Amino acid sequence: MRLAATLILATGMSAMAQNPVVQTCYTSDPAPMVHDGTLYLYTGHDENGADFFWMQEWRVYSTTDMVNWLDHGSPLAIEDFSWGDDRAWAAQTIERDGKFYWYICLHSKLSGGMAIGVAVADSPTGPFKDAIGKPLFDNGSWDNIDPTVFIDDDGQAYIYWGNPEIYYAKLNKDMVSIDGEVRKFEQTIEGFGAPSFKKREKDKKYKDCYTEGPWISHRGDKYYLLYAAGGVPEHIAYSMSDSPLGPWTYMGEIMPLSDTGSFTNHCGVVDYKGKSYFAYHTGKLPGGGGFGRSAAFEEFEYNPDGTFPIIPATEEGVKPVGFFNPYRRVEAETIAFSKGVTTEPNAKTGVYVADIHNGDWIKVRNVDFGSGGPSKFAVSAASALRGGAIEVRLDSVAGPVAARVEIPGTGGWEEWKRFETDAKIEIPGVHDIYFVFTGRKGPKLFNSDWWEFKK
Ligand code: FUB
Repeated sequence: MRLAATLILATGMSAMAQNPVVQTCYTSDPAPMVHDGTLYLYTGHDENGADFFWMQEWRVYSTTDMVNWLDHGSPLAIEDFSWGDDRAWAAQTIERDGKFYWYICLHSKLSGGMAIGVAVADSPTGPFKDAIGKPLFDNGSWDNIDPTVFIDDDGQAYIYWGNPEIYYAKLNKDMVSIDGEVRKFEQTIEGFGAPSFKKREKDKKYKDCYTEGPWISHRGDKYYLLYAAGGVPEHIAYSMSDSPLGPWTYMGEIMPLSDTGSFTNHCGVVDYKGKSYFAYHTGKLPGGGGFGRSAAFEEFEYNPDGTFPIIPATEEGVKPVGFFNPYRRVEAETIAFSKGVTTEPNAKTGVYVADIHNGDWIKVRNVDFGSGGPSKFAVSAASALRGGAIEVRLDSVAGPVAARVEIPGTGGWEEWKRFETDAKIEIPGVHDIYFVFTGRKGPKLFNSDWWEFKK
């Protein structure tokens, strides 16, 4: 137990932490989407040690239980847009008629400002490609960031974006062209807590003010525009309307300022498995901060009148909404929480867990071993050096060992070999499992691609 506490403390997070939801890299500007029973999380990617938002790519994660997240890597990056050269900033994905449209913003080589673009794929995890080979909207303005989209019940799709103005337009059914004019909401004190940026009086204290990062959603006949507000540092506030095009009424804060370690915030809202979730970002991953942000989730309930409650940022995050089946091949990059490891892509085998050192670990939560428990544990691993071992421990990093498998050198970091060992769980049923990596202190030990238990 003492060892468990020491190792957890080494990550700077409590044993029950579920936020931030990804620990293998920084994941900013979260945009959740539910499709076919799975919740997908689209994020930006802040670079390690960055001194600005030097962001190169977007990433995708998915979950079916809200706690174990599968890393799908980066199916979209700056180089997928011939017209863009910098700043892969906030984005959102939406499905229509079996196609997935990822609305992004990028610095435009064509105009020198920021521009809105759209990529398309046949699956929520890609491969994505630039849908039109040019920006969807590009007028040389730096305002063109943070697109958010939705399709109303009558089939009309809308797109909104902007900092510090809020632009909006109708999308045609093809989802890759704008129907009519791009317009701007007139910001007022009643609508957004303050007038539009240019009309604000210097030194006047307003109720609030729209800053950036809009997120549009609707429930029943109510439309919600959530946004980062208050200038820097940002909190999250919202406005409501009876129509997707306003007029809007400022409703107050949702996530007030708190010690998130990030001067920006950026939200998304989604319903999944009968619960409502609020996604946002913080600088709380060790080494993170204003330019090293990470996605987090909180569960919430709408007030009876349809308004938002105040949602505080927590380290605990959300509870599981399902059990995890270990009796199948599970990608090693399926992670509830981890310490030390990262992930890398390989064209043949996809994403795998890399950078494994002595003392690192991966936790998978709420694993249902059933009544009999497993008899075998197998793993696919590769090492160009001397390898190491994986201990499968139950319920904590120092918990009982259910299996231990030695990984020798395999002749290369992507020379995958399967290793199998006996597995025994004295008390079957539901456990959190920890893959604790051991080996020589100092060097990288091995990479891991997948694992499975057998009855
Ligand atoms: O991630 C870069 C920028 O920071 C986003 O576009 C804004 O919403 C803010 O989160």
